[in-house]
Amino acid sequence: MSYKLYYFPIRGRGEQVRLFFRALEIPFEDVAVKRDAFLELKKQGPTMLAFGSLPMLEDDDFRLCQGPVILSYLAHKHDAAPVDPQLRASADAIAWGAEDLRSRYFKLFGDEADSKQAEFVAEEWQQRWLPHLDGLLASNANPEHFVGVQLTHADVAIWDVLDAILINIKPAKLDGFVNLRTFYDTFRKRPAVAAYIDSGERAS
Ligand SMILES: N[C@@H](CCC(=O)N[C@@H](CS)C(=O)NCC(=O)O)C(=O)O
Repeated sequence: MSYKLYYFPIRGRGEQVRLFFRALEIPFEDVAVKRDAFLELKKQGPTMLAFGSLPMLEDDDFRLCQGPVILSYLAHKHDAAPVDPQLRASADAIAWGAEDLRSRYFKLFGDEADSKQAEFVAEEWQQRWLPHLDGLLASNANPEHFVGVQLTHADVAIWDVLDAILINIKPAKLDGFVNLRTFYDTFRKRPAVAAYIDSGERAS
């Protein structure tokens, strides 16, 4: 088995996959795709990049695009996804929820970033994302995970986007959302995760 992750040399949508590999201590090649190389890959059409976008995972001769699906695929291969179909779908739905939040977060930069960020935090972050994410943890059998009693791709996807927001959107905090705070801190302390983050190797 030989994994290659193709993504731009930034955090973006690729970091959740890098984090998954690191958290589960799965070896992979992190292929940093610069703009010219991206255009070359794109020219090769859908057998190379299904939708002309990255991230793309290569698992020997199998190629897969769409960040949350890459996570789900890897989780199933490495026993980090529920076996029960309903729990499995719930974990996928949460990974796609992380993608919704990430897409929203990407729009908070550029012109009038400060006011866009302040508005996002006061409204959607406080009123939608934090209560829903905290509530999902509260309703799970083990509130340190989003689904089931062990780490899944849902945890990785959510942790990555929360972390990006907490680092880059200054007014965003987890204050008052106890389950989410515990989830965030517990995941961060996992030895493989802490070693990766503390190494300073992460792209920003
Ligand atoms: N839904 C896709 C979105 C992929 C996507 O939009 N990727 C961006 C980078 S984060 C991209 O490759 N954009 C093409 C471009 O920059 O030309 C996923 O989750 O992977």
